[in-house]
Amino acid sequence: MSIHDKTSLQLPKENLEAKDFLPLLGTDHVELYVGNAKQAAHYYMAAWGFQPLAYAGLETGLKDRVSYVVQQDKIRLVLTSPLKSGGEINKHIDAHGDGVKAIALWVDDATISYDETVSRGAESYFAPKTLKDAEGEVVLSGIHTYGETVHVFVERRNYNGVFMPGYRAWQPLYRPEDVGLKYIDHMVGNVGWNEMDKWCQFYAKVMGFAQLVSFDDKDISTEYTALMSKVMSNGNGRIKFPINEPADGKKKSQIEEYIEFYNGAGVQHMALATDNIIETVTALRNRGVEFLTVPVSYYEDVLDRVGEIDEDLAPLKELGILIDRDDEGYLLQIFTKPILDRPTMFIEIIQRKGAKSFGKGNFKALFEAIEREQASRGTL
Ligand code: TYF
Ligand code: FE
Repeated sequence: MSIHDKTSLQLPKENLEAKDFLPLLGTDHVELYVGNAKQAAHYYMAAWGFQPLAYAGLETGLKDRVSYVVQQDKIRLVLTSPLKSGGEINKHIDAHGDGVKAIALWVDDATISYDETVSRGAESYFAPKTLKDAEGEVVLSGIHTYGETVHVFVERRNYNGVFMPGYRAWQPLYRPEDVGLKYIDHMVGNVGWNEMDKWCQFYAKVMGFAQLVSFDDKDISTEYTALMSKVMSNGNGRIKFPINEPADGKKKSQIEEYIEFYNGAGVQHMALATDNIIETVTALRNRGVEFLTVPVSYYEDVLDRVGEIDEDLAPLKELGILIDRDDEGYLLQIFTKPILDRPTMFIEIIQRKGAKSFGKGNFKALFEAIEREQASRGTL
């Protein structure tokens, strides 16, 4: 394999010395525009172990939309549906199906975040606005990224409420047990042909990110899915955004299939971290979440490739969990089938045991598994 795989943060010298102009505290939440937020919220609770947190809709004074907020440890999802025909949310759903609209980033100052990024060329989504209620205030601002996806900056240092002004606590009796998901490890964007560098430059210039890793189509045998990928990371490493673009191969790229069904660039997968992938995946499987599988032959030589690991191989093999190693440690990962009817978004479960990379050693097995799915849809 030809690689220019750098698993440690490669900050240009001037960036090391310069102050981070966009300090990010973490992912605040991910908002999905969906056709039926009530049922989507139920799915994320029942299948994924999220807990009900907050609600906004007709009962709280909204006229045209509804949002349910669910949470598991540090992961917060906002599920939003329109209540009337027409409008921006319906247009988004018509074009893309259910999908991620906003990757909201937690910041100390949403006004400075907006000014710093817009002055570097970001396209404004909305200017800073302050929302207030009895619990304090939240300042929000937003910029556009790839496709119709946006970043919303969330400043909540003067807020003690359950989520944000405009929402009330949502406390249904139904509270299924969590499945041990802890935080968002990375969020991946698929962009169009020859657009990867443009968007990596956007994250570098406009948001001060640096490139962590790069894979090209030669990293993956040309027999298999053709794509190129670069991983961008913010200064403190809490936010990681791999960007994929399709490449020419013998078969239709999975990225191309995504772009076709999503009608453009968008979020391809969220990787959710756990401290115990065997328990988490067992719980998810019991609740009906479907994962990609690899041939049992994957497990015949995997330990020769990755060396000693803490886990027994048997449950990993039983569940189809993949293993990879880099200079700093190893990681365990598994991918769901698409979680929507359109073959667009899926979810990765990842447990890091020191490794900071993304599972390059698993690409071949993973992409062959994705291709089997593509073939079953007739889209290969
Ligand atoms: O985020 C990553 O880079 C890994 C591997 O279409 C990956 O999860 C890369 C491309 C892709 C699916 C998974
Ligand atoms: Fe990933």
